[in-house]
Amino acid sequence: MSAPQASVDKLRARRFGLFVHWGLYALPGRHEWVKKRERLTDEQYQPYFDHFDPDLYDPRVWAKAAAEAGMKYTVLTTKHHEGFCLWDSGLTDYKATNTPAARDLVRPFVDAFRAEDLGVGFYHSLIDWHHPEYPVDTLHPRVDDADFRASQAGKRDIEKYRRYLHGQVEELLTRYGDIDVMWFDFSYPGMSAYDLPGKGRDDWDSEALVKLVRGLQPDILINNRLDYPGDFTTPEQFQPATPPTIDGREVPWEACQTLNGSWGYDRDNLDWKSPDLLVRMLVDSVSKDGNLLLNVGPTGRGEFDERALATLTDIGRWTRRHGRSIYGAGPSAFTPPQDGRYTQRGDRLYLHLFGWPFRHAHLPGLAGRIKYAQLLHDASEVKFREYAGEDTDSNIGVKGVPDGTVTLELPVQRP
Ligand code: FUL
Repeated sequence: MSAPQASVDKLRARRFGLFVHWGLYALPGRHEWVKKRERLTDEQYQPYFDHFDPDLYDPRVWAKAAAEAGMKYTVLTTKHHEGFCLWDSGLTDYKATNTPAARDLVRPFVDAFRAEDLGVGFYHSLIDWHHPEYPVDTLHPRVDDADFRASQAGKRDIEKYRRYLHGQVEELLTRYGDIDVMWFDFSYPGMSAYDLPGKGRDDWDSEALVKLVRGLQPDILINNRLDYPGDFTTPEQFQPATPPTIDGREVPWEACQTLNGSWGYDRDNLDWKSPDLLVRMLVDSVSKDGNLLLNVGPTGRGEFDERALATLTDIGRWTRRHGRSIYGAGPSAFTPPQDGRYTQRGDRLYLHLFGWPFRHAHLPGLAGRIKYAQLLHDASEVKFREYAGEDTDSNIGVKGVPDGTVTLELPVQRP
């Protein structure tokens, strides 16, 4: 069972999306795994629920920032591992409506992003550190700890948790119209605490969950983080060297990357990626037929912090001028020069140079094929030379190019 090809094509054409990690962990402001990392008990975590009051939350501002950055879709954490629900779930009290926020936060989010013509996806955690029947709790750090698994046998009713999980997914997929992506996170194949008769170790009954999702939303895409095949793979915090494959077949993929070292708001984190590095990640993904899902962790008051906004603005400056090398573009059969990537769209080949120390590049295999060359950001002509005979490189050089990634547009004849 898989999603229709049209849905895969739609996601691929979008290329660049916004991941939003928002939950109670925005309040401690030191990583979304804080409950587990610091072994906080439910009682110690309770103040973040009691004080969750995002008075500045206006998702129209988020959606605008995403659109201006050149993003075409979004994925929101409806519930992260902490178990807190951003929507008004009928299955738990651990939800935004019971905090000072006092409202469903998912509805305005969905409406705002749709109004900007962006696709909408839901992240939903399979793991739940709050639910009493969930086998992996805050005080037990390892899911692959056999002693721990044994100690839990018979103590928890995983069936109850499965019903809860499936019921919540049903709520999400019946209340907010057509959802583009269901982004589950994350299974640990073969290591769960409970056997499912005939299916092996699988805490969430992935097969039934996928069936439920596809039954409710036949066009939706499901990621690969269940114990069951999904529609696309999700390399996390790295760019794969070559396009990911399953059984030798290239599969749709989306790299997810943080702006800094954390997904949730992390106030004191100093490890911010530069806009240029993030642009390279986007280019790198597209050159290998993948997407980039770039994350922002909003604050407890419901805003993107200034550092995140500044980065998105810079990226938007790039995507506005270079969009035609990204959207609807994909890999090229030509081999790029060192420190470069090609993307291609019809007869337009885009050469993205990440480093150009000598203002000079050799383009193997392109002699006789390039009709014209220009920098993409300002359409200024780029001179090139061709070599005939045994050396078949085209040779491109230009003076005074800006620092950072440089993109050339080359109308070519296909190989
Ligand atoms: C991981 C999670 O544990 C992180 O907190 C984050 O949500 C990332 C996208 O996936 O597996």
